[in-house]
Amino acid sequence: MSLNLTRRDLARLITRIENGERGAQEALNALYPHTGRARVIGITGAPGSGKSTLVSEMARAWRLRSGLDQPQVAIVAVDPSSPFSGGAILGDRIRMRDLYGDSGIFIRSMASRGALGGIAAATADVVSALDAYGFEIVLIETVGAGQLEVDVARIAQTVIVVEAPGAGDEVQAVKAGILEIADVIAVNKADREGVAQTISALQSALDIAPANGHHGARAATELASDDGTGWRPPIVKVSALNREGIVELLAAVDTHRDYLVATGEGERRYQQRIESDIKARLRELLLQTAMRRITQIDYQAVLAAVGQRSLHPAEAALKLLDSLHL
Ligand SMILES: Nc1nc2c(ncn2[C@@H]2O[C@H](COP(=O)(O)OP(=O)(O)OP(=O)(O)O)[C@@H](O)[C@H]2O)c(=O)[nH]1
Ligand SMILES: [Mg+2]
Repeated sequence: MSLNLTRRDLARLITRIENGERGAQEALNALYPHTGRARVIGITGAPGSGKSTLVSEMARAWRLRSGLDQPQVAIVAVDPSSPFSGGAILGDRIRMRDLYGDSGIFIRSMASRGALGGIAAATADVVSALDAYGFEIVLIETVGAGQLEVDVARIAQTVIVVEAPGAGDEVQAVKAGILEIADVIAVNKADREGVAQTISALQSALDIAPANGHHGARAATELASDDGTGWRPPIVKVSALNREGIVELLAAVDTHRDYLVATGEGERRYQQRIESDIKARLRELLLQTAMRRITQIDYQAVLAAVGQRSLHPAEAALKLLDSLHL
């Protein structure tokens, strides 16, 4: 370990990143040259689909798979819906409890308490800290199918979307467009009934859905199954509860990594990620700077005018921008 960081230092740094403390940036600056080695994998899916259980089993399997050369694995559970440590996070802690005995696995739940640039930027910084510390595998769990998942997908090299059978024959996530960010699809709870229907629903969804649209890998009009050099997310059947299919899931993640390397897609995504990260932070800085410089008088005046519908919000924004005399 070249950085001389203890686990305790790391945990403290993560808290400072979460809280958006100014001093954290200096530490991040020093760490940054040491990043770039970790494999970062995102796991997302509907609430209760079994993400935490699956992530725990993946971590365990990664540790077991490599014999003596065991990778250090970090798990970050990101919960955007609870700004303070809430029930779901505590639940995850309990479910992941049996991993605590393994010092090669680091588990952290995080929420955003006003970090600059929001939780996606905070997550990216936490991943950087873990990467620099020397974790070879970083697993990020996020719930749902909103903007956050897309942002997290940009941080991860490979995104696993977790589906589970049940709740009717419909695949909920297909509607929400979550498949668009999937590199690998894990159909969890394969020990339950209805797995075959779930898989065929997913297959047909993949037949019509543009693959990896958020990465901009292909035009949205191209079909997932259409592209000789493209990637169609494999569907892997798993039962996290019974520890079945986990090895196959890791193999699918490896295959995706090989694809990223062989096609140059990994490098392309990396460049894209850097650019969108800088832009997101710049946007935040510009807004903060503008808000500091706009006078209360100007601000209250446009607020009132828009409130009375005599000024359109777009004109209001332009007026405020003009008042900065950039
Ligand atoms: N039958 C079955 N149940 C499972 C399986 N995997 C997880 N579960 C159960 O599903 C429930 C939810 O599991 P979690 O791992 O907490 O799911 P999650 O997606 O992390 O949930 P949230 O973080 O709250 O969105 C728990 O009761 C698990 O025991 C599985 O493979 N089979
Ligand atoms: Mg969970």
